Amino acid sequence: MRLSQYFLPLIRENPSEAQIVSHRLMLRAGMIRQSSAGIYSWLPLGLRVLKRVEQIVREEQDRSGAQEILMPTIQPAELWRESGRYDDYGKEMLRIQDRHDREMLYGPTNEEVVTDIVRGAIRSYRDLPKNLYHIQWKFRDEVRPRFGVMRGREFLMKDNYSFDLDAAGAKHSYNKMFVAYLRTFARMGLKAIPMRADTGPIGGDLSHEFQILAETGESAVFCDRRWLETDTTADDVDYDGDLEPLFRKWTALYAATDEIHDPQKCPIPPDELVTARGIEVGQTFYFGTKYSVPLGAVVAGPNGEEVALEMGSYGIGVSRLVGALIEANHDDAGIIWPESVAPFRLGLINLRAADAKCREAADDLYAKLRGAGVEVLYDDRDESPGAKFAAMDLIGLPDQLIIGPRSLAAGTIECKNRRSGERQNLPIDAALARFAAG
Ligand code: 5CA
Repeated sequence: MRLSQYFLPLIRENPSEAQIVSHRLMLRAGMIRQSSAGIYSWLPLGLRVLKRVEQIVREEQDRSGAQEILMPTIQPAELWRESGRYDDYGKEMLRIQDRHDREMLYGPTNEEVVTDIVRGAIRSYRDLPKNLYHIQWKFRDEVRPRFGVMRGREFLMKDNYSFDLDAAGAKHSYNKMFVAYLRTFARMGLKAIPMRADTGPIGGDLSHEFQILAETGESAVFCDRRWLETDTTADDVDYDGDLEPLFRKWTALYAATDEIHDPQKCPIPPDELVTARGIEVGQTFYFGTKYSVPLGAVVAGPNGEEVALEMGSYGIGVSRLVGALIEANHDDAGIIWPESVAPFRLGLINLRAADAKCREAADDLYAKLRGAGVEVLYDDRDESPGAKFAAMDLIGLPDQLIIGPRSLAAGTIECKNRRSGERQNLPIDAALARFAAG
């Protein structure tokens, strides 16, 4: 993409409405714009990152055996009356009336809708287990939307729902998601610590929040000091095998959110305990038959008896992750994208757009990189070198290639790594070969 043609409305000054670094940088880097409180438009650069995050989430869901569907954003109130949650959910739910005065709502979560789908479609224990997910916008009329996409009112969530015949099956489904979550966040270069958590309005008695430690996090969390040195990378797993040992391994060290942490009952001494802030990027719930009983989601068991489905639900804050990624990856100059979620792999800067030789060399390299399938953002604008460097650092692409008259005369190009700041002069062909090879 040529920057001269790209819609990238950068902002030089720090926007006064943004209190945390990710919100500031998302606005400054032209990724999002606020439409109304807690509701954002995603501009081209931001949308590219959102899609990459979404794709990693999707791939790890698919790998675990979950199947993608797409449920609507607008739901009938009726279903929520059946589950008993319509009145309980309170003011966070955006309630709407259609032209026939039917009560509708903008879905804050989808337990009811998915249970309705499954109850009409699954009749026998032989059809189990099933795990269905979707990646869809949610609306929660938060009292205090803040920090940009971190606590929005409209936000993108991946949510899935598992259906099993019995508690043992349901725990296996829970473990699958638990492992899939570790893998998902690790692929984004994030260290997300699974913490015992309260279940809130979703219900149930087994729940974990996946928390990224960050000073700007909204959750107060407590964990064993050893978590700080623990690498949360989870290797590839056999999802059909016994996952309980892995689950135990990842829950052996103490970690809990403040709703559940009780200093009196904490199993580890105060000097081994870390008190910190966290960004909740995902949560898993096992709630048994909380929805299947009131909604009548039952199957015929092996002896013909009627069995209510054992369920769990599992959420990942896809849009929140974009903010969390920036909180974990930035410096004074701007964002530093991990390669796995970067909006473009490379930035190509032509320092002298007016110079014919520079333009020819930069155009040629751009065409070759594109031909090799490399995603490049090419700064071909007629701007000062300083403005170009600042823009490229702000948007944080993993590597930059810089062409100027001096290096060109020597047949070389400057390569700069955004994270390390390391610079290297390479022959142009060598630079091409390095990035074209992936
Ligand atoms: N039905 C369950 C699991 S599918 C559920 O709704 N869980 S949740 O309430 O924990 O939400 C899942 C994830 O969505 C959270 O872990 C968080 O990362 C994200 N999320 C929740 N509320 C917001 C919000 N207001 N803005 C941005 N992300 C949010």
